[in-house]
Amino acid sequence: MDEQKLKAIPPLECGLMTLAGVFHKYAEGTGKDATLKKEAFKKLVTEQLPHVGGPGACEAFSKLDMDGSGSVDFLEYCAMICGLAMGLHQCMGDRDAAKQC
Ligand SMILES: [Ca+2]
Repeated sequence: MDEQKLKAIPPLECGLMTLAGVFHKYAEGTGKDATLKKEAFKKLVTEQLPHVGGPGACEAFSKLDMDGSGSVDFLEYCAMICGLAMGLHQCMGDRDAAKQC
């Protein structure tokens, strides 16, 4: 994709492309069979989510692996992203409320 087209991509679409691209950067396998093994998941969290990752990453992996397959698939990854987005939204709401005080 050329630079002109990249500039025309709305921020939300760009964010969605980034979410999928980051998953596939760390995942093993291709397409719908791509999954994150535990070490790859920890690396993703450490490198891509340095402010929300940390020591809890191992615990998060177990919770995200809802089917107990030993890896995190794209659906399970999306559940994590949605949870983080909801937490961020909550923090932003708290911040907005604090500004009014
Ligand atoms: Ca799984």
